[in-house]
Formats: sequence, C-alpha cells, structure tokens
Amino acid sequence: MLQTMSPVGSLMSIPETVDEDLPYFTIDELEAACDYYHEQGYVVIRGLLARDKCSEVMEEFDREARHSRIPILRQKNMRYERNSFDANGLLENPIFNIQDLQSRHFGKFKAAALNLYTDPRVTKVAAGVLGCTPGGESVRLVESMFFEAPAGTWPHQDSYYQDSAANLGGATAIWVALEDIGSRAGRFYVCPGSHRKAPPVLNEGKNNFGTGHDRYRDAILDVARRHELEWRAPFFAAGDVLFWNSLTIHGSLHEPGDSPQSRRSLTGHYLRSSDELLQFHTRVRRQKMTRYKNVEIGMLHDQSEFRNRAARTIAFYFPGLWAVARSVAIKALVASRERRVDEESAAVKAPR
Ligand SMILES: O=C(O)CCC(=O)C(=O)O
Ligand SMILES: [Fe+2]
Repeated sequence: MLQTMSPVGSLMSIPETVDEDLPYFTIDELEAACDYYHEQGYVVIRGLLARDKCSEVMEEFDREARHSRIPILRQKNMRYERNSFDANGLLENPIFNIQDLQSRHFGKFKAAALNLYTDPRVTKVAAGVLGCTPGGESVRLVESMFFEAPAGTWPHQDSYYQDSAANLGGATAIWVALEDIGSRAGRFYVCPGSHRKAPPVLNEGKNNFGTGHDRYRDAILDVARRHELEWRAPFFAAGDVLFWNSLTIHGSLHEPGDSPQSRRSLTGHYLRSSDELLQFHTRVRRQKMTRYKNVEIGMLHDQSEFRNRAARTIAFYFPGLWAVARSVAIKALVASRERRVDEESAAVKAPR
C-alpha cells in the first residue's frame, strides 16, 4: 500500500496490487454489485472489458490524435485547445466528448472508444445500477472524456454539472482503465456512501457555477470534513470499470508533476434513455442524438457539422472572448433560474 494524503489532509492508502484492494465484483455478480452501488455510491467490476479492446483506443489515439494540431474541446477548462504534453510526454489536457470529434480526422479513435462505451457488458451494468427494467429500457451516453496524464481533478459531485432531470443521483458514470494504473498515476478516488451521507451541494446562491465555482470546491471539502467521509482509490487493471452515482463525491489524486506514470482511461456519463439531461441544476439540455451499435449517444458540439467547426475556430482564435461569452451565458442562466425560484416562492407566500 502506498500512503498518501487525501484532499482534506487525512491519510489515505492506495492499493498497489489487486490483492491489496477490496475484492469487488465480476459481471456474473450483477445483483450483488448493484446492491453495493446503491449502498456505497460506486462499484468496481473487474475485467468487464477485454484488454485488446482497451489497447485499440490507445493505439488509435496514438495514430490519429497524438500528433494532430486540430483544436479539441478540453475537460479542464471547456476551451478548444491543441494537444499539450507534460514533461513526460503525456497528454495533459484531457479530451471532452469523444463522440463530438470529427469522424474525418478521428474516426478510428472515436469508433474504438464508442466500442467500449456501447459494449453490451457496460450498458448492462449501467442499466442495472440505474434501475432500468431488465430487457426493457436502456441507457444513453451523454458525456465522455479521455485522460492520459494525471489530472488532479478536484473532488466534486457530477450532479453540479449534469444529472438526470428525473431525479438528482439518477445518472451514473464509468471510469474505464485502458491500461494497468500505477499508484502514482493520479488515481481516481471516491468517497464511499457520500451520495447518501452528504447533501447535494446545489449549483445556486453563493456556490453557483457562474460566480461561485471556487466556493463550490470549498463547500465540497467542507461537506467531506463534516461527514468524516472516507477517501478510497481502487486498484485498476486494464479492462476494470468503476461505476459511480452522480451524487457521489469523487476526483483524482494530484501528482507532483514528475510522475512518469500514465493513467490512460476513459470516463463516460449515462442516463436512462427516457430521462432528460439536467445541466447546472438549472435547465434541461437537449442533445443531438445518434446511435452507435444501437446505443443512444448524445452529442453537444458535433465537429462533423460545419457550424460547430466555425464556432470552434472563433473559440480557438479568440479564447478570451469565448470564455467571457460562456461565462455571461451561464450567469444569465443561473440568474433566470434564481428569478424563477424567487417568483415561485413569492407566489406561494402571497395571500390568496
Ligand atoms: O478521472 C478524473 O480525473 C475525473 C473524471 C471525472 O470527474 C468525471 O468524468 O466526471
Ligand atoms: Fe466527475
């Protein structure tokens, strides 16, 4: 076990081998895995995906994307950027929404990733944890990411950014290890049970995304301290998949920057097919829909469309302007929601 510090400064043990970790589950134990997920807010399914299918994603990334100079939307800042690499040559600006990449340039990388996102074993577990009726309703991919270098993602609940409009905690996400993940590769972690123990930190008031994103980060740390949450960073071999609830606090460890270990991985976020996507606890966001191997895929900025590439060009060459426009739009969204809430509570309080 490697000993390290959690985001709140408590001691945390990182399993370095599968034997040092909890036993978790295989797909043959789906019912027990779903029970564990409901209790703990996450579950690991060992060997869910074939190693060679995971390797294909890495190989196609190397072939089509590593040396490309095409600007791509990034998870860290929602900006269009060219690839950037750290001192160890690892991609340090993770890709946001692989399904939006232009097929002409990134078709094979995209297909290799979508093969994993739509793998029947993945969608079966996703449907299981989301409570879809067996053989009935299915799931829809709404967001995806590709990581290579340690990311040091701050602890958060995905719900703050997106969730199911049907109920908070009604979305699930997957962390797919494309390779064996070392203990110093910026391990993904979760706070077990946080989806039940900790109240959702809402995207409103002083913590709203438009003006209070830093306060939101502090609020999550505060919740974790108050509820004395545990920080757990499971061991991952290639093909292992972790599922977590949209209210579960999670993130990834920050490495000092000299760690040569990569953490090549995918994340994907799913809803029940009939649910709508709730963004920023504020609005229902409609997505352009496509299907891949009969699984629904939601897109946001499909780069195969000319108008989205035109928007990308503006965003790339005028990043300041783009960031301001985005922040103004989000602030307006939050303000309109707060106005609506005020009006509704005034209507409730008004004498009849
Ligand atoms: O792996 C990471 O660093 C964070 C991923 C994450 O938070 C997500 O996909 O929601
Ligand atoms: Fe997340």
